[in-house]
Amino acid sequence: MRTVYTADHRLRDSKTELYHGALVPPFECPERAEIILARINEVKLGDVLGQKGYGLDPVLRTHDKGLVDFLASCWDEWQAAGYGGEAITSVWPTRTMRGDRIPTEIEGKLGYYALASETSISGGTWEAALASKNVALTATDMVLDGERAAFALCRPPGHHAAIDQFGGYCFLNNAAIAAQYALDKGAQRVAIIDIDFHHGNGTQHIFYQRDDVFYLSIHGDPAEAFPYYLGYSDEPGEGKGEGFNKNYPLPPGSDYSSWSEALDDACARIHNYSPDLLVVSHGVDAYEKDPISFFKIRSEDFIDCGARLSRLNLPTLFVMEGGYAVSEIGVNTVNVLSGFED
Ligand code: OKP
Ligand code: ZN
Repeated sequence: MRTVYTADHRLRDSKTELYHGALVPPFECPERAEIILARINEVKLGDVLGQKGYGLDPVLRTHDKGLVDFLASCWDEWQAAGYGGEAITSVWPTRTMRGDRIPTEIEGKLGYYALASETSISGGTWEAALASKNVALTATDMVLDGERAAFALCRPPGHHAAIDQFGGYCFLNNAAIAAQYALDKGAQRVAIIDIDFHHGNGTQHIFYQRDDVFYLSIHGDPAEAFPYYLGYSDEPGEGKGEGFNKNYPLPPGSDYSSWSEALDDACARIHNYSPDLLVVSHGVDAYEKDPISFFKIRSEDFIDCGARLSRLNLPTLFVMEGGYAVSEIGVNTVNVLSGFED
């Protein structure tokens, strides 16, 4: 399997994450992508290619222009306002206020477009997010051009980014942008299976009312895990999208026996849907030693997961999402890919 990677991911290098009330070094750090790349080379998974340019058109097929403009200018506006730290929101249009007015002041705009406050915006963030979506689209083109599978080594990740919100370490929804791009290039149906520990609220939100993208996700029960306010089992999709969203929330301590049961059910549904393309939102934070997650998936389980995905026999695009046990992220990520290939 070939990989798409760019060193431009390093431009996303913020110094702060608001975590349990303290500002800490971000879990979503540049070393993650470097360690995955090193493992790909170590096991000779396949060639590693650079990104092609795609501009903003495919982004604007998925995201709101207001969000895109905001992300592009946020850091400059924050600095121009004279604010000392990285851009972190402390305000929101909450339930009791108006959500239909977008403030002009950067602090107010930031709260309008943020879905959480752990994700600081700093210099280079937007450039890295653009490169990450280019990586996803370059790999998409490889699969559309006939490769059985490709790996988009995206960083920053994307699945929490909604039509008009960023957060959860995500700015642009790489998997969603890729799925929409495939549809625009002639695919009729795309399935997205999200194996990251966290529910991909952004991807669900983007496709919730549509039947041309079937989103399925196995994740920590939102009653107990980020993103908390979406990802329950009673979210079937809406309108013509009804039946094309499927969540598998699992409790703390879940191991591969219950996790793989959910995966098998998801694969059966994907098979029945018969998509032209399978997108895997590939996160490895379900791993037992992940510092911010609560599943008990072992490194070898990821190989079996890849094998099960492979049995669907579909053109498959892997898009990197999360995984924060940094020293094991290379082995775990590549285990899924090698399990898929063997
Ligand atoms: C991004 B991706 C844990 C707080 C978690 C944000 C997690 C974002 C995960 N106490 N905060 O889905 O891996
Ligand atoms: Zn995650």
